[in-house]
Amino acid sequence: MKKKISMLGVPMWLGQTRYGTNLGPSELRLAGLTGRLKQLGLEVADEGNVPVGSAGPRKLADKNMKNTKAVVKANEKLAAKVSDMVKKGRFPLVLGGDHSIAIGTLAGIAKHYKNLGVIWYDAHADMNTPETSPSGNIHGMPLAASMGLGPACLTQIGGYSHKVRPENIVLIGVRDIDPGEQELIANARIKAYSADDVSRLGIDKVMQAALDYLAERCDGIHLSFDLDGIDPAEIPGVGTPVSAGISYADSLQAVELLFNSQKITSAEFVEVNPLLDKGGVSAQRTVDLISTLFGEKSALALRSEISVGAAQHVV
Ligand code: 6HN
Ligand code: MN
Ligand code: MN
Ligand code: MN
Repeated sequence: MKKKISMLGVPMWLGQTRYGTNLGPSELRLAGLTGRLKQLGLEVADEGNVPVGSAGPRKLADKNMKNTKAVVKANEKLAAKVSDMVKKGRFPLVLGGDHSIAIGTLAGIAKHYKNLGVIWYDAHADMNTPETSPSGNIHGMPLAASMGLGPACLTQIGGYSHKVRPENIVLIGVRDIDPGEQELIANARIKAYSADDVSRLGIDKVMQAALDYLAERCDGIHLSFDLDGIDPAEIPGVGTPVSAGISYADSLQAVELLFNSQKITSAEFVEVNPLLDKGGVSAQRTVDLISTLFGEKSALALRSEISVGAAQHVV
């Protein structure tokens, strides 16, 4: 993993309808993110936030794609900024905001790779188009748009399409998939590990399989981490919680394995909604996850090392 991080916030909530994900980037900074990364000896440049416009009046015609103009505009700006970071050899770390911002992040990154891989850690597949979407919320569409599916205003962000091929995607944690998405996953044979697969196989096996699969075919791997991939009992501050998620402990282990692999070339953490959080726990845990992705020894790992050490001492 590159040692020079460029951090960029995207205070976006217009990809869905619950105000609050726009406060995510500030909340993560207030929870001490920059300091934690600097403590790891990394050079961190906080490039501030991408400006996000406001919601216009809701029109009936918009029902299958809400707030399109503002979402597209912010994503174009995001794509340009992220592309610059990659050009300068920096590691883009994008802080959401709702998941509609993955369209811009991927648009900025993918043109610098021949075959970008994506790990999509999420309860959802985010592969709807306006035709299949049950909500009209663009945060349910970014992966479809990035594969070139959906309206041109989304698929052409950054001036080109597509950004990622279906065979270069691995979904992890999925457990709420809409019928249109299901069809797409089956037809395009997209690799998917549900939260149940994670409990059955173990997080180590799943992450290793995902990494092996992508590393063999891709020249870079982007991590798109939607916090609702984790069980809402442990990460309550998300707008579209789905029960029976991956545990927080397994998720820490997942990002630690990604750090150890040194294969991740960019990352985004999305969907934290401080207004729905309980005592700031979701923001704090998100900072823990990000720090672990960059090499911080997780509290859990330290604890198990201490107990292993103690056991050895007794023996
Ligand atoms: N997310 N599949 C649902 C929809 O409205 O399209 C939920 C999407 C959630 C999106 O959490 O990033
Ligand atoms: Mn998502
Ligand atoms: Mn989700
Ligand atoms: Mn659903």
